[in-house]
Amino acid sequence: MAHFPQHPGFTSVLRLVRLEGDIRDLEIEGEVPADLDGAFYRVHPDPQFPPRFADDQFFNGDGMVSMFRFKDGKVDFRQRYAQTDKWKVERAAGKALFGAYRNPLTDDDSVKGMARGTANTNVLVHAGKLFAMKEDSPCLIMDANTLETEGYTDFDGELPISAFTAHPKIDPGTGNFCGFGYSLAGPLTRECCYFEIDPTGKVVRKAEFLAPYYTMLHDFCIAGDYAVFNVSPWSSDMSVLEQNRPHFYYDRELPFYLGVMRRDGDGSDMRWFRQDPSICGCHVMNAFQDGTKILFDVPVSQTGSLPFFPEKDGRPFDPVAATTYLSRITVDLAANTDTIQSIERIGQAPGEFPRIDDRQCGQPYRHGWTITYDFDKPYSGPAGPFVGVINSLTHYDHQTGKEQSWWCGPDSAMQEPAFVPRGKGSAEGDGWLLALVDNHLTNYSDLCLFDALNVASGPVARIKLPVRLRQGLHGNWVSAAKLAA
Ligand code: V55
Ligand code: FE
Repeated sequence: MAHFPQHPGFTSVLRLVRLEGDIRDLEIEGEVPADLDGAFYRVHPDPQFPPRFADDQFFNGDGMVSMFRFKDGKVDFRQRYAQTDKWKVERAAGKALFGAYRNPLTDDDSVKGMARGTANTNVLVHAGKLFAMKEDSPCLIMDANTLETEGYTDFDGELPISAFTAHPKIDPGTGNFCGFGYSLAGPLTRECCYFEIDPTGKVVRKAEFLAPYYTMLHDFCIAGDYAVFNVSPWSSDMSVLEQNRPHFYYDRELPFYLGVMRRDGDGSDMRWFRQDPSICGCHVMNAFQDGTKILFDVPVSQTGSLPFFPEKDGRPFDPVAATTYLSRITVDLAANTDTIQSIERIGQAPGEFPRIDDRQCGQPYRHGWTITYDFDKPYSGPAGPFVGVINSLTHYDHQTGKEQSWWCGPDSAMQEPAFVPRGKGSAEGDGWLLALVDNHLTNYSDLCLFDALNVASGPVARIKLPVRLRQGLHGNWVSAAKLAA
């Protein structure tokens, strides 16, 4: 009998789902446009077996991938585990063999040296396959239609790296998948690489660089001809692994950096611009070139925004200092300095999980969306991690400076949105936004469809699941044309 830890990381609002299956033609409230043809994929952590350590991190759960296939005004649902090497050996053993999050010292001897990945962070279709990604391990390939796992890939030997980012960017000009890897020389190391994979799956660019210190290099962005890396002071050391404490700590003594390098170089031109005292910035909304400047938009907080990664000096989590506000960081490549030029708040509503119309990635842009925290709204569902404040969806218009928000109601919490263009040639922002809304009283999730430029008026359709999905991380829309290519 599976016996999972009886604490808020596994019970109530974070109760596991572990459900694989198919539902044809979901119930829909409202109307899904008949010409919406494509699929929305997203992933959440969902441990297959009780963890070896009861205090296991949310980030350590096996990836459960969901697919919502839209066609002719109908939506089919499919959900499968990402069958990583870890998932397979644990399935065969009937129990967990891998230990704590990012800590190979805690693994069973039988799995020493194996990839520890859970493929639980992001899913995206490229070169005809679904890439299921976790930043500590290679890229897992799944069939984009059946969700059957094919296995890890090194891209025909061209990318023999131990770690492949979960936050790629697609260059709208070339269609290249732009990504990176970090901690490539083993646990706690600074070795990183940058690469691009073209739309046929061929690796066309590779560069190497060193991070300024060992850090969780979680996200990045392209900005025209440049790749830009945001380094926040999440770090770790051997004593953490030996004592099996949470893998990352937040070290306020370390500066924040933006690293800027040419995408067509070998990495040797990397310039690190610093901000001291540091700040914390995790998920990037977008970045672009403006003359000799790089503008980089990211929700920023004054200290670490993830409560389960503690402050290094032991001080308690400070929820006010940890609140993230969309900010614009500017560096000037023409300036003879290694400091960041400015950090300016450009969003009023606090939030995270920023998204854009991905056709503007790395380019000047107008529209962005995040999940926002409306602290004034009531919450009457069960208590637990993530719920209570992850309650709104906000549209930011960077041209007018206006914001509009929709509140998901007193029983629910929101998951990350994804933008769907209305059509091939439609203007930036003209289209829909998809976001899961989890009702923690009824225990149902609705995939909500919004008019992207008018989110305040609420969903135009609710695609209804008969279950509640677990809080997830990231996902993406793919058009039927790209799915077929
Ligand atoms: C993040 C998520 C992860 C991870 C490292 O949001 C960073 C940040 C779901 O796993 O392993
Ligand atoms: Fe992320």
